Amino acid sequence: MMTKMTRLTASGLLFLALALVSCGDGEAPKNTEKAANAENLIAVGFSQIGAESDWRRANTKSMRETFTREKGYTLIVGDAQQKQEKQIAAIRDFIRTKVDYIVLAPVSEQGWDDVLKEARSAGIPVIIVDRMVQASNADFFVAWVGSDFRKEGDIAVDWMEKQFKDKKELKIAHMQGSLGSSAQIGRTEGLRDGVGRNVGWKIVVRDSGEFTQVKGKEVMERFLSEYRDIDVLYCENDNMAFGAIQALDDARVPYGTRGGLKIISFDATRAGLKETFAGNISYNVECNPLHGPRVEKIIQQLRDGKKPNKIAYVDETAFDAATIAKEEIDSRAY
Ligand code: GYE
Repeated sequence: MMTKMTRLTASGLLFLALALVSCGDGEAPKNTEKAANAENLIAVGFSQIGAESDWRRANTKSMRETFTREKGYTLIVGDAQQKQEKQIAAIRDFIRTKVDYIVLAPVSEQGWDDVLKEARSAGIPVIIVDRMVQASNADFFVAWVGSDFRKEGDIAVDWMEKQFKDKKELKIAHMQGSLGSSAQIGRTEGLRDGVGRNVGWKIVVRDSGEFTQVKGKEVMERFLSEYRDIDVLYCENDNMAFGAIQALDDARVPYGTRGGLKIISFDATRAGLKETFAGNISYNVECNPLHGPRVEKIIQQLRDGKKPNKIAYVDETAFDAATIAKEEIDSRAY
């Protein structure tokens, strides 16, 4: 597939460095243009969603630690501040400056066809990470690696079914992630089907906290003002759960192992596991952000003329506040 590599020209790299500034991620190494040419580096343009969560920051770090100059890469990261238009603009910059590979972590599933078509016409392979895109043509990207978000939702619901099997009525507050993102869609679908098959389960309040702590707090405050009698908060990531915990503390509403409502969260970041160990989050479904080495493997396969798996799911587990061991937090890489 990738036989001959496109190399960045000096002016191209200069342009990229400028584009990078406009993308809001100012970590372009100085004098990149000279170094890249001399060292024959492989240019990877990474369009990242933003820095909304611990998960996201760990994901960016993993990419930066993988695609280093020492290993023969130059990585250009565009931080889109959660905006799809910025991601599309970053990809167009990557195409214009002829990077060798484009890596896209898409903010939402829809709306990528045009820009992916442009990348394909330019002969630049696109690798999708983390969330998925709904492309009209499967050839618009070479490979995707990420989590099975629907399965994560099912894992959470399985736990709820066991945990609350004796409860005739279960009142659920549902805090969703960024609407239209695969992580939100899969986790929401898991809960939707759980509610469908468990008579007595009811979603009493629902809103999106956009995967951030600040919004998570706001949304939880609103939930509490509308509905006090909540049994479970199904919260689609750790950072929103941290915000919800702040709101619960402020309102002196009990939760976790001290009784009261139970919080279910997703990601199981180190900070999330600390809250789980403390009994504040009752169940935390893992979502692994360390995609750098996985993307590198795909690039290496392409360079060796091999066909990478089109779709690759990462293995994941879950942590119960009742059984989590301290070592699991200590050994957490993110
Ligand atoms: O759960 C959340 C982040 O797409 C898996 O995005 C990712 C999600 C993750 O902001 O914390």
